[in-house]
Amino acid sequence: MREKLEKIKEEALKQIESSDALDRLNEIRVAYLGKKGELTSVLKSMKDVSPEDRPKVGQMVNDARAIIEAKLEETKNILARKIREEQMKAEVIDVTLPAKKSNVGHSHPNAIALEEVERIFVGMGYEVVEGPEIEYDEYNFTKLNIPPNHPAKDEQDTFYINKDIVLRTQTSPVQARTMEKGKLPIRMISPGRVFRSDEVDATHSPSFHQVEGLVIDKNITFADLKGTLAEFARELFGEETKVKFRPHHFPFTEPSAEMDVSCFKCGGKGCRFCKGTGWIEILGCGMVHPHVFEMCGVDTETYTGFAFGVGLERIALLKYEIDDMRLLYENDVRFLRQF
Ligand code: 2U9
Repeated sequence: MREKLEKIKEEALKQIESSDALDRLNEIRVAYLGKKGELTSVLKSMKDVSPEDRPKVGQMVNDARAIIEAKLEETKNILARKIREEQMKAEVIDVTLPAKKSNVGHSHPNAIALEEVERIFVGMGYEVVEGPEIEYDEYNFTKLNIPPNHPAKDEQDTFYINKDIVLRTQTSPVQARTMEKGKLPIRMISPGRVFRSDEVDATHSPSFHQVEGLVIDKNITFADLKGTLAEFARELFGEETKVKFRPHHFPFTEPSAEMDVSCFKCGGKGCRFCKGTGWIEILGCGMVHPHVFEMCGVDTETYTGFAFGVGLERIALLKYEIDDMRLLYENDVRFLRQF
């Protein structure tokens, strides 16, 4: 019995020593110490041992079991350490490798154009004022001399929240609110999003952006308007840019005009870009209508003023030679990266 046990123990230790995986150790544990294992079978054959030898044999089985268990534990720890070391070697981080490129967005052409417009007017001493996109009908229309029966108020043209509140169709209400505060003189531009019930196409969108301007002071004349807007055009499109004013009509200005700039592509000779005319329409303007002043609490005996409005998308499309407004609203960074 002693020899048999000795043999089992030696064999077990040999197998443990030569095993190179944790799974294998487990197999050995089951094979020797498990319910149907070799040591257990020795215990089961105790009935063949004489009663006086049984305690001794029992002790020998327990000793062999303890030695095998200790060896299993020791080998398991050695193997686990080896596996961990190999894993760490394999997962070593090379901090000198170049970092992953992070995706950075790009300024939108509208934003670039707005920065340029703001730079020009702030340089001439204007303030930039923003206001709400959801407006009272009264500020969006009535105070700007657009009476209740005016076609601009039609549901075809304007988004109504209810009968008194609209999505602003222009940023003029910001200027009306500023005038009402009564602090004069005023030199301001108001950029922002506006809404009109238009179908989407290459030149229209139900939501676009404007920059409007307003100057109120004593002795402001149409000459101030012309000089200011001509300077704006030269800064925006180049020193050699010429401007011309054509009579127009807006409810909130009188007289009113539209300003064209000489084509910056052909210098005014006529090309595809300016449809052969040499001129490009750029903005609307005029002297603030006395009714507007009255409704916004400005003394018409003391003050006069001029105002203008320009579509931001129109500037961005012209300046960056983009032929379809819809491209501006797709947020495709491959498109945006070009500007
Ligand atoms: C006040 C009084 C008058 C703002 C003005 C225009 C002419 C104009 C258009 C340009 C292209 C709108 O975006 S667009 O479709 N705007 O032509 N806007 S004068 O006049 C004002 C503003 C505020 C108190």
